[in-house]
Amino acid sequence: SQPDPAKLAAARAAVALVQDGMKLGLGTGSTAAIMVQVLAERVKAEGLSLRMAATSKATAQQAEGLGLKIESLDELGWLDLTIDGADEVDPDLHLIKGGGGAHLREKVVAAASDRMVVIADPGKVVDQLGAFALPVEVLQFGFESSRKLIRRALHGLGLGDHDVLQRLRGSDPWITDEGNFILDLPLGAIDDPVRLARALSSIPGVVEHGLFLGMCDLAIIGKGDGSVVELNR
Ligand code: DER
Repeated sequence: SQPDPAKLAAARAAVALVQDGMKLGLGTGSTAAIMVQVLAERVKAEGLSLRMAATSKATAQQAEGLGLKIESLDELGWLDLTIDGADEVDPDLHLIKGGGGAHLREKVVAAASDRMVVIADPGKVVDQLGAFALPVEVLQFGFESSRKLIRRALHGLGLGDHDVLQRLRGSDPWITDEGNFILDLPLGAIDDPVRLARALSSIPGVVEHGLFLGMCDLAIIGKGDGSVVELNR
């Protein structure tokens, strides 16, 4: 099947930023997967020598299947550039990520990078974060008490007035690469993402949330006609 033209346009523009010898972080999700494909083609065509770390086992498998050599983040230590997708991008380039269940490793990899570039289709661009349910990675140990603490924190921020059904992702339920659960929080408009991020991060059983604040340096938004729009902070 033909890749989504908007995602392909964004992926191509991001891959054009890759320079020989770079240490790269490869994102997770359908847009990042198109980027990995485009990158593999460029590596082959130009004989680029890159070192690459993946943000999920799924991305590592896809990349290796395309002939790219994936190393661990620790073997690379620090990265020049991470290219990843997003579920929402706001005007400050704050993100919601985690739709693909990989936001913990994605955030660690993005934080270990000199530059983080997001690639997305126009549907991801929002005025305010929160229409997309916020993924939160939670330890299995003490899950019920963590869920209660999350509900209490949301209520304290006026986000939980309506009974926020904290949906555990997946039926059986879904387990992340690190062996944790993911809760998806349908919050609606998040007025103060900084306060919410701080409240969630202070809950012991919360391993990581999908708010990426101040981490994205450039968002490349692809269009159906193959053009792109670049959003800078
Ligand atoms: O899970 C993730 O963070 C993904 O990057 C997600 O945010 C974007 O996935 P998509 O490119 O398939 O929409």
